[in-house]
Amino acid sequence: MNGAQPLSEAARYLEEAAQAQGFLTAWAGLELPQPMQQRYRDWLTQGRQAGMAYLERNPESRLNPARRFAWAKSVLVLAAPHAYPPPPRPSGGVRLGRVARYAWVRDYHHLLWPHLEALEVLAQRLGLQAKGYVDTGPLSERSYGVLGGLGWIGRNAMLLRMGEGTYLTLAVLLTSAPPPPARPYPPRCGRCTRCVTGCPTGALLGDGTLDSRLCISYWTIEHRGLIPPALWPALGDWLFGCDVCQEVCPWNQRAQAFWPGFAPEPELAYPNLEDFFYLSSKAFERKYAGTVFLRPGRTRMARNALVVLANLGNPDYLPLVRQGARDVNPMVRATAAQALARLGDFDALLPLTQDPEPAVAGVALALRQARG
Ligand code: B12
Ligand code: SF4
Ligand code: SF4
Repeated sequence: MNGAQPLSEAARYLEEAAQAQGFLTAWAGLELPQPMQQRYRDWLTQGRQAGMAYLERNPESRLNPARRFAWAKSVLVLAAPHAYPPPPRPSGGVRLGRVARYAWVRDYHHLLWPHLEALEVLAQRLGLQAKGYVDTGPLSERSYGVLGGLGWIGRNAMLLRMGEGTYLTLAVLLTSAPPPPARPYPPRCGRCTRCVTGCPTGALLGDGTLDSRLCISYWTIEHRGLIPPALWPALGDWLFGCDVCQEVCPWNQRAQAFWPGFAPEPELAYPNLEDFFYLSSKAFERKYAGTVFLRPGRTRMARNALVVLANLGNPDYLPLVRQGARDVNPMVRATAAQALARLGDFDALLPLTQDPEPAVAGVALALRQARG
């Protein structure tokens, strides 16, 4: 299958160059086995992609990349470990809420991309065709990680291996080199179910997939609108992403490896929530340029911060929530209305009942009426 044969000298040289850049590597064939393809289709049919419409577009070209990349025969999978230690917490500001570990460094897309480009150029010099992707391509990166024998898919849906655990950022390089025979990595979850039982929202289905409609990472990073109030308590203090199903994994307890290009930054691991309320969107973009916080942007970070503040229930932070109620963005104001009600500040809700945006006024009125 996949036309496996011994690795050519050019392909070996390319792989060694990737390793010299600090990546863990593995070769996989381009073709995805039928059961894996079906798994992906079933996942979509069941609506588990939530609002990530881009996953529904052209699933067949994602599952059969040969349709789009007729020249490609193999995938060189690159993994950049990110089990770095937390940076020191800065002083001053309102530094509440947790940020997923992968976001403590500059945006990995930007960090990895130059390396992929260099590998593309090298491949060309070696007489191979190559095209790199980090995340953005229509390719199931974890599937290629498994196929290449880089690790196994845990019950937490993550690609993991013994030394580095789940803390692996993945990238792929499609190449025209025939792949070598695959050497599968034996799955080692055993009877453990810590991630499944530890997930605060019950998002993990136990078979190595999850339902994004319940995943905190989806709601805090990808979802564009209001976060349904019924979900708020389970979101706890997660400001951006979620690492619970990784933190509980025994294979992560001793993981310490990290790619040399990753340097955790205090302002990313512990951002000042005031930034999301007092900076203009332009100023926010300047301060957080080159970071993954730009994906949700200022307004969604403010939304997430309000959920965290409401969940923490500390009245000391009411001034920030009241500032949210005056935000230029109606989604932030509507979220602030919910947060004010949860924190018991019904007086600050009053102006929102007159909000120029009917949806915001409606939320505020309903919350005041519900109070009786
Ligand atoms: C959409 C997406 C999400 C969605 C959906 C996640 C999901 N589990 O499906 C949301 C927003 C929820 C999300 C969250 C996170 N994500 Co994300 N995400 C993606 C993205 C863009 C596509 C994934 C996808 O297609 N999902 C649909 C499912 C059905 O497909 P799949 O995940 O590829 O799974 C396939 C394999 O598991 C395979 N398979 C399963 N068992 C077996 C066994 C064998 C033998 C074989 C061959 C194959 C196989 O079958 C599945 C279907 O084909 C990828 C990047 C990419 N292009 O691949 C990053 C990616 C998966 N995410 C990543 C990360 C880091 C995260 C978070 C940890 C971020 C955070 N801290 O908040 C969380 C983790 C949540 C979790 N437990 O999975 C990393 C994962 C690295 C790793 N070690 O696995 C990726 C690869 C990004 C990257 N470039 O590094 N993510
Ligand atoms: S990222 Fe968080 S919410 Fe999503 S599956 Fe893992 S533990 Fe559950
Ligand atoms: S917590 Fe346990 S079940 Fe979940 S991925 Fe880790 S070893 Fe597997």
